[in-house]
Parts: sequence; C-alpha cells; structure tokens
Amino acid sequence: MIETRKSYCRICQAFCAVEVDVDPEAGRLLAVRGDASDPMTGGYTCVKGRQLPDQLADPARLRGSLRRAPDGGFEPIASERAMDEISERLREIVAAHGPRAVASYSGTCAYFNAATLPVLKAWHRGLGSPSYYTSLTIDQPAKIVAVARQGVWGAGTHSFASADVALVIGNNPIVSQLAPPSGVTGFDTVRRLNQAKRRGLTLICVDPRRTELARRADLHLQIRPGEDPTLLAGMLRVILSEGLHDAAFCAEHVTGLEALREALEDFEPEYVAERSGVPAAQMIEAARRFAGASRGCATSGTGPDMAPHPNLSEHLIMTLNSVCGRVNRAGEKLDAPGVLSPAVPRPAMAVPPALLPPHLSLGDGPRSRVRGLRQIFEEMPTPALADEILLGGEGQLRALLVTAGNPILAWPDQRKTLRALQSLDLLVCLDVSLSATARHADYVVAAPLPLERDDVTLFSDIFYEMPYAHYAPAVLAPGFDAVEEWAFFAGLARRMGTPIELPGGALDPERRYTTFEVLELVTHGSRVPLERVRAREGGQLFEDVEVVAEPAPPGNPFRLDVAPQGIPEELRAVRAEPVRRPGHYGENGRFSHLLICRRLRHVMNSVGQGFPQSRAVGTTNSAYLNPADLERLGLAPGEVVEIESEHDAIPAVVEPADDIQPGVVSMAHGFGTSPELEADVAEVGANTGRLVSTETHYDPLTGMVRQSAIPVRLRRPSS
Ligand SMILES: Nc1nc2c(c(=O)[nH]1)N[C@H]1C(S)=C(S)[C@@H](COP(=O)(O)OP(=O)(O)OC[C@H]3O[C@@H](n4cnc5c(=O)[nH]c(N)nc54)[C@H](O)[C@@H]3O)O[C@H]1N2
Ligand SMILES: Nc1nc2c(c(=O)[nH]1)N[C@H]1C(S)=C(S)[C@@H](COP(=O)(O)OP(=O)(O)OC[C@H]3O[C@@H](n4cnc5c(=O)[nH]c(N)nc54)[C@H](O)[C@@H]3O)O[C@H]1N2
Ligand code: SF4
Ligand SMILES: [Mo]
Repeated sequence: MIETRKSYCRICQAFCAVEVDVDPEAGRLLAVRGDASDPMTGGYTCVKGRQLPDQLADPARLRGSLRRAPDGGFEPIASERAMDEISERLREIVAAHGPRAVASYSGTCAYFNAATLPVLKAWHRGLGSPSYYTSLTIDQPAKIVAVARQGVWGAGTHSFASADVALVIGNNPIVSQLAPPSGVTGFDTVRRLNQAKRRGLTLICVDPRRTELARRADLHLQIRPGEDPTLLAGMLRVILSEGLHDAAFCAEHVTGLEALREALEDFEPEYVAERSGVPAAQMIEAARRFAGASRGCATSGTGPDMAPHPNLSEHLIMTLNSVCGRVNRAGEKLDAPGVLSPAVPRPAMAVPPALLPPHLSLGDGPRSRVRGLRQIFEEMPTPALADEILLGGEGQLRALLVTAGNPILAWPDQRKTLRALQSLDLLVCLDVSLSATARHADYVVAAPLPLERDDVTLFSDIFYEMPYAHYAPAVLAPGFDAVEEWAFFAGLARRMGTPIELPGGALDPERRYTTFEVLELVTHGSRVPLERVRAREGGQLFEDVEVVAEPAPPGNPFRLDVAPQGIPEELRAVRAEPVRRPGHYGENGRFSHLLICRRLRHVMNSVGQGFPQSRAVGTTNSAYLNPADLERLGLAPGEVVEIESEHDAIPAVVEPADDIQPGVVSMAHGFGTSPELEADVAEVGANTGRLVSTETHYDPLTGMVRQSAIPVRLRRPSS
C-alpha cells in the first residue's frame, strides 16, 4: 500500500514542505514533491530536495554504527554497546584531565534537527565542560558581535514583507535559501522577490559577483572583495553628511553619532571608489536610495563575514538601519512574531549590551587557550579547536564528539585539522554517512535521516515573516540500528550519571522519551504550544498569534550605540591600510587574484556531493574566473590549475563565468578529501580550507579566519 504524507525537507534551512509517497511496509520513499498548499514554501523544492529518495536509498549511507577494529578498519557495533564503550572512555578522560578535555563540534546539519543542539548543550552543562563548539563560529559570529556592542532594538527591524528598499551585502538567497531576519527571504525566494518588486521594492546588491540575486537588482555594486568596511563607511558618510538619516529617531534612540561622524570623515567618495572599485556616483546613489526609502533594511550573508574586518562590516550594516530608524515602532504589528520561540515582550526600545542575555554578550566566560579568543554566543571558537587539541597542558582537548559536521572538509587549515583529529584520544562521529571526517573516527554512530524522525521548524522560526510552523512526524523507519542525536547524548548522560536540563525540565534518566516529548521540553514557553502545532498536518499559519511592539517605559534612557569602543579605532585602522593595487595582493603584492566564497545550488556544503542528479550537474567545485582572465592566463575551460595562497596550494578545475569581475576567483568550500588521500580533483573537488591559516589573518575578537578575499595566484601544475 502506498501512502501519501506531508513532511518537510531538512537538507537546508528552507525546510520546504513536501508531500511524499511512501511504502511503509517496504520502508521505502517512492516519490517526493513540493507541497503547493504550504503557506510558506508554496510547493518550492530544489534539486537537492528532489533527491530525498536517493539520499535514503544511497548505498553509501551508514546502515549501523561502526567501531575501529584492531586491524585499523571498521567493524559493526550495536549502538547501545557503542554508547557503553564511549561513555566509559569519556569517564576515564574526565577522571584524568577534567571535563574541559571533552569537546563536541556540531555542524550545519545539527541545526536542522530541533532536538539536537539544546540536548547537546545541556549535556555539556551537566558534564561541566565548556568545550562546546559549532559551525556558527566559522560562519557569521560577526553578527553576534555587532549586537553585543551596539545593542539591539527590542521590537526588531523592518520586515522584508513591508520593505520598499532592500540593501543586500554578500548574500545570495536565491541559491543559498538563507537570508538573515529582515533580508530578502530564503523561502520561495524568486516568487516573493517578484511580488515585492511589483509592490515597488528597490533592490540594491553589493557583491563581487553578479549573482542570481544581483541580476535582479536595481543597482548592483560590484565591489572588490574584502572592501565592504570602506564601502559601507562611505555610504554612511554620505547619509550623515547629506542629512538623509532619521534625525528624530537618532535624537531619541541613538548614541555615538558624533563620534561615528568623526571616524567616517576620511572615507571620501573618491577614496572609497578607488579602494572598493565601485564608482563614486554609484555608491552615492545607493546611499541616497537606501536612506530615501521609508521601510527596509540593510542585511548581509556570509560574504562580508568571511572577509577581513567582519565585525566592522556587520557593525556598519546595523548602523545603516539604526541611523535610518528602520525598526518597528510602538503599536506596530510584527510580521515575524515567532511561533515556537518564547513568548517574550517586544518593546520598541533599544536594549543595550548590558541588558542583553548572557549568550548575546561578550562576557567573561571561559577563554580559549589560544590567541586570547573568547566565547561567542556562549560557544568556544571553532577556529581554535584544532589548536586546543594540539596544544599540550592544562585544558588540552582529548575527546571530540562530532555531530552532523565535517571538520576535515569545513574547518580552516585542513592539514592542521587532520593532525589534530589524528592526535585525539577519542574521536566519535554521529553521521548519516562515512564522511571524510568519520573515516578517521574511533566510533561512527549512525543517525537516521530527516524523514525517519519527528521534527519541527524551530531553527527557521526567527526567519519566518508570518506566524508559521510545521511539525513533521517521522514517515519512515530507518530499518536498521540508528540513534537520534539527542538520544545519543541522553544515553551518554544516563550512563555517566550527569543531568540534562532543558527549558521545560530535566530529563528523567529512568524514563524513555519520544522525540515529541523532548521537543516539548525544548520549546517550553513557546507562543504556540507544540501539541497544537503537531495537531495539524503540514505547515500551518497560526493567525491568532499577534505580536504588537510595546511602548518603551517613559524616560527610557537606553540607546543604540553606533560608536562603541573598538569601532572608531577599527575604522581608523582600515583607513590607514595601504590601498591595494588590483592584481597585486597579499604580502609584497605577490598574488594576482582574490579568491571568494560562494555556494552551489546542487550541494549543501559537503552534503549531496554523492547524489546522482547533483553529480550530473557537476562533481567538482570549479574555480570560476572571468573569461578574460582565463585568456590572459592561457587557460582553457576544464583545465586543472594550481591555486596558491600564502599558506598552501590546491588543484582546481577552471571554468569561465562572466558574472565574475576580472581578478577574482569564485569557489565553493566543503569539497575535496582528507589531505593524505590521493584524489582526482575533477571527481571530488578541492578543499579551499587548505588555503587558509588560522594564525595569520583572523579576527582578534572571534578568531574568525579570512575565508573570502584570499590573495591567490594560479598556475599550471608543475608536473
Ligand atoms: N574555506 C571556507 N570554509 C568554510 C566556509 C567557507 O565559505 N569557506 N563556510 C563555513 C560555513 S558557513 C559552514 S556552516 C561550515 C560547514 O561546516 P560543517 O557543518 O562542519 O560541514 P557540512 O559539510 O555541512 O557537514 C555536514 C555533515 O553532516 C552529515 N549529516 C547530514 N545529515 C545529517 C543528519 O541528519 N544527522 C547527522 N548526524 N549527520 C548528518 C553529513 O554527512 C556531513 O558529514 O563550513 C565553513 N567552512
Ligand atoms: N545550495 C546551498 N545552499 C546553502 C549552502 C550550500 O552549500 N549550498 N550552505 C548553507 C550555509 S552553511 C550558509 S552559512 C548559507 C550562506 O548563505 P549566503 O551568505 O547567501 O551564501 P552565498 O550564496 O555563498 O553568498 C555569499 C555571497 O557573498 C559574496 N562575497 C564573497 N566575498 C565577498 C566580499 O568580500 N564582500 C561582499 N560584499 N560579498 C562577498 C559571494 O560572491 C556570494 O555571492 O547558505 C546555506 N545554504
Ligand atoms: S534542500 Fe532544497 S528542497 Fe530541501 S529545504 Fe533546502 S531548498 Fe528546500
Ligand atoms: Mo554556514
């Protein structure tokens, strides 16, 4: 019997609602299609999601847990037995070295599974180990630093749904399906963008590449990679000097305006143009059109956050919104109320850093032992993780539990990552396949795939500009011994006698929980109780959820600080940098190109590289260059070159792309293999993480490594 059920895809955070045909008896997924009745995703799916049946049936999928055997290979192990042995090893490590020696790293896919991270975080608290790491700190920690220094508006910024302008910096949601709150939405993006344009939206894009989004923009500022701080400073200077900001709003809610004005003084349009490559008239027009609109925000993706001075870029982006007063005022109904998020008040006032919850402050939590780095979002910084393993002494990491992440392909400095993983006493990977990282593990624990477990759209709750949520019960059983990630950590806690405290209460070690029960404890206090979300099939709007921005208390003294300590200093430091001549980058100007980050539609980081339709689209992460550059270098499309940075070199397949400006190489991350393996770059791609060092070009506050605007040069391989 074939049954049709509703669920949602979890390969990326778009969480597209789907209808699936399943044969429950055979345990097979027969077909998947977008659910056109869904109010958020409207039937949209992408090439990745349409391959859910291939992912489930993939012969390369893990079909049970594995343990390292004496001969160096893997042998099968029952998952309960694996948990017994792993908890025993952890107990020994904690006894000998203390709880800090036990670390976990969770990758992107852990965020697409609502129970995983809350339980894992609680497991760390219960164990007393601060060594909690995720992909957040190699992604966009700068967005958190900006909030932690400027403060945040309690009622949120204007939504995209009501915007008449959108200024988008280094974000390509048409491919990535991810936009920050108030940004051009990552859900069913093209259709919603077209609607917005019919409404009169002005779209301004800042990107070195003429992206899928930039092609639809009214104004595309094709910036030289890494020059966002200069360009944004120039735009702010235009807005403030022409008086285009919201002076009334600033008088009441903003502080530091004069100090900011002063620090921006030297960012004259001609200087900004020379440095950023954006003509002065275009920069000025963008500033005027942004400030001249009435609603809408400046937002960004990974582009400026991977490049140098990420915290400064994010601060200036936030400042554009603050000085133009692009925030929800008292009495306004919020488009993005949050259905699964806690039902907290949303006051129309600045919430200064001192009043922010601990996870949003640059607090005094445990410090990293390297480079003076600190916790961000109550997480230890992943760029320092390999060093924390390799560096001896008190606090050295001995065990690493990797959940839904792929350090070998994703962390900066791939060779160091390998050395670190190989020197651990214990490496455990919870994954759905034998990833490049899992191949080095002592234990690989098999997790079910999304359609095989209950889940709810908690991660994307803050991005939805409608009161929307989707609870998806499992539609298939894995048919083998698989452990859900939360159950794995609850299993370790039970064996080790440590507590797991969730927002709705502690897990009782004697009880067996369903995933729904755990999700109820995780979403405790949400605006809509989880039971109500589960009661309806498919994605739903909860129209009765109405959140209105509340007035600030009279005499409210709080302000958004647009010139906090560190910002004027960093602006001056940027202004003092030498202007790089195009074609002469890096140390001694030895590098001809800047390599920038990008995403590919048919894969999600390292996920999907083995899917059949994705392989038909492409098997490698090509190095895209302007056709004129290929010609100048005497390279033919499809040819293999060596890309060399200050740190290391990788092979890559070059392809022409006229959406890229000359002097730029655009290349996706998450490809390649572990460095000790021989591999054909045309078949598996190359690892851009190998090109960067964690110790030279990094942000002093977060340790975030320069993963875009990397000086490189290209040449034919020497052999
Ligand atoms: N040079 C360079 N490096 C970068 C970036 C860059 O732009 N340039 N980008 C950075 C960014 S933004 C990020 S987020 C990181 C990504 O870093 P990671 O998140 O560490 O890498 P992914 O490739 O997303 O790893 C996902 C892993 O989860 C597994 N998986 C998939 N589904 C499931 C599941 O349901 N359960 C479990 N347990 N496992 C599952 C996959 O098999 C895969 O091994 O990389 C960063 N690295
Ligand atoms: N299909 C697909 N979707 C994904 C992923 C994937 O791998 N594939 N990865 C997911 C992850 S982990 C994340 S974090 C999100 C990221 O989501 P996005 O940030 O939207 O990711 P990208 O599409 O890489 O867009 C980044 C843009 O920044 C530009 N850029 C690079 N350097 C600079 C610079 O110096 N300045 C400026 N202004 N722009 C620059 C690039 O040209 C690119 O267009 O996407 C998620 N979604
Ligand atoms: S992978 Fe594609 S289908 Fe799946 S959620 Fe993301 S955009 Fe939607
Ligand atoms: Mo990411």
